[in-house]
Amino acid sequence: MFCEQCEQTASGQGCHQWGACGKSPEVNAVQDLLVYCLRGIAPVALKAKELGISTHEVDVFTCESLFSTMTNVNFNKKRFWEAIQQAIQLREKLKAEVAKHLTSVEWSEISCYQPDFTESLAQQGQDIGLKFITQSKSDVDIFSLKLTVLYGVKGLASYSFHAQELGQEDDRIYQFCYEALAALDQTNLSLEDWVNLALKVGEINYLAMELLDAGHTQTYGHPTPTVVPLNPKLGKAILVSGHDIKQLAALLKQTENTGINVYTHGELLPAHGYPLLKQKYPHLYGHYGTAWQNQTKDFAKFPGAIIITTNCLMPTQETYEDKLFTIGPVGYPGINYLPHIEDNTPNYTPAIQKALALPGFTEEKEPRQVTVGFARNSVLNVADQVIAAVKEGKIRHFFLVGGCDGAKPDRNYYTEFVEKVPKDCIVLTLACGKFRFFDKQLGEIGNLPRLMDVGQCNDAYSAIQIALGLAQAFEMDVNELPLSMILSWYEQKAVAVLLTLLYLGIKDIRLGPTLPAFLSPNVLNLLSEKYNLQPITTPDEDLAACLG
Ligand code: FSO
Ligand code: SF4
Repeated sequence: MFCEQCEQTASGQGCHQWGACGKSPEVNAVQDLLVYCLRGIAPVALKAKELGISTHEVDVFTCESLFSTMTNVNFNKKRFWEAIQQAIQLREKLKAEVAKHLTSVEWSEISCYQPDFTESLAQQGQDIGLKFITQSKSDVDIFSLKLTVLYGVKGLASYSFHAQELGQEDDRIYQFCYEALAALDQTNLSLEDWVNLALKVGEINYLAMELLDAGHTQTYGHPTPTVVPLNPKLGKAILVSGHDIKQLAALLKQTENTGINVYTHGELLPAHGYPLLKQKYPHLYGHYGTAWQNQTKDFAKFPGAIIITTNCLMPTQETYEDKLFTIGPVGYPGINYLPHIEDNTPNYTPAIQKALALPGFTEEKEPRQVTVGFARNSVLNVADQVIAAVKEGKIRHFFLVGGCDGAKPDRNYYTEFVEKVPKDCIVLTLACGKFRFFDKQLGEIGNLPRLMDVGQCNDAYSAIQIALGLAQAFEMDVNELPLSMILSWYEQKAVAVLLTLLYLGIKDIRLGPTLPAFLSPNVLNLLSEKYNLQPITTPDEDLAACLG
């Protein structure tokens, strides 16, 4: 097997024997095979679009399928088997539509590929994966950029999938996903072409994130500062993990008047900030647990049902398997899967029944809380106060300490960094990396909290708007603001966001805990020369450099 799509990749060299995330070589191979089939769909979909044929079913399928191959999303070989079958059926159906308009079309080899469903798909996926590597690896830098594009497109596809669930779509996104997938099969693109394509992933991802932001804010209102209890309440309970706010809303609707309290886990914490969700469903009670990599401990202790809407799902443990449910692109062998039925949401009855059968919380705990909801509207509404505080010297600098968490000890850098940020500086945060410091009492500057949570990694658009809004208010370039970005990455959404930041021309980003293994030394040099992208060093050294 070969996979190096996430930060956890074995020894920074790619997972070859078994995934550090728990992915088996067989699952990796069927994921590669599915991606290969999607690359075969791409030219057909592009031709269909050119002819004005509707490709919507294939567009949504492509995004959800790419999403399912991201890190810690789906470990279920059977689901990939089904997706590969569906990919071939959809491709052939689209070809038949194209044939109605064009009498003779020559499809390339990849668009005619037919897996043998009577033989091992894992073996076929392995052969195809190996072919991709041997064909591309002769030029290390182009191979590096091909992987950057593929991983970035996976992240982009996940954002588009979420946006589409909320009724927000733009055909430019689907068109580009196909163009990028089709490009992976080309041999005549230069290094410059690949760099441009990688930046184009960033550009289109910006559009996808904007749509997702519109989907959230138009459906649930703009987040407002909201206090979220971290201590449980007596009674039956369901825990919802992942990022999918629409699916959380669907569960809240289905659990109305059941007496069940709904808790968020991980990246769903910012859901509490959406006024139309919170007001409509008072049983959206509090938050439980911390970041994804602590889930085995957190889930084992949770006395109710648990629903995983997206990544990051870890290999499950017997102690909680029977109360765990997956939905959407997520899957794990032997774990209950609730398929979407109507309005693109699942029927949650089995999870609700499980929660009612389990004891729920029977003991009170000491009250603890955090405040969420400092998204773009909340922060930019007080831009005048912020500007005045900067001009009066009360705020010296802003740090965006955002990104993913993970199991490696070197991620303590981020906790230490936040602890050492001087008292006249503000820390903005987003994504699951914040769980290392989200409940720290950092105090206030005037009326402004020193620690403000912008939201999920899916809300990176909001953080970008805050930076751009401040730049506009100060009438300066975003790179001249007293703002430093200290980012942590883990999986492919973070790759897409990084490409967006580079596309926007943001410089001096510090990235860790390690740099992506798929970036070759030359590609890294190029990024550091053009954008001054740099690895994190130590909190003291980086703080001194940012404030210097
Ligand atoms: Fe974290 Fe996982 Fe949100 Fe990622 S839960 S690591 S970038 O999948 O999505 O921040
Ligand atoms: Fe390894 Fe990450 Fe790939 Fe899992 S997703 S196999 S940990 S590189």
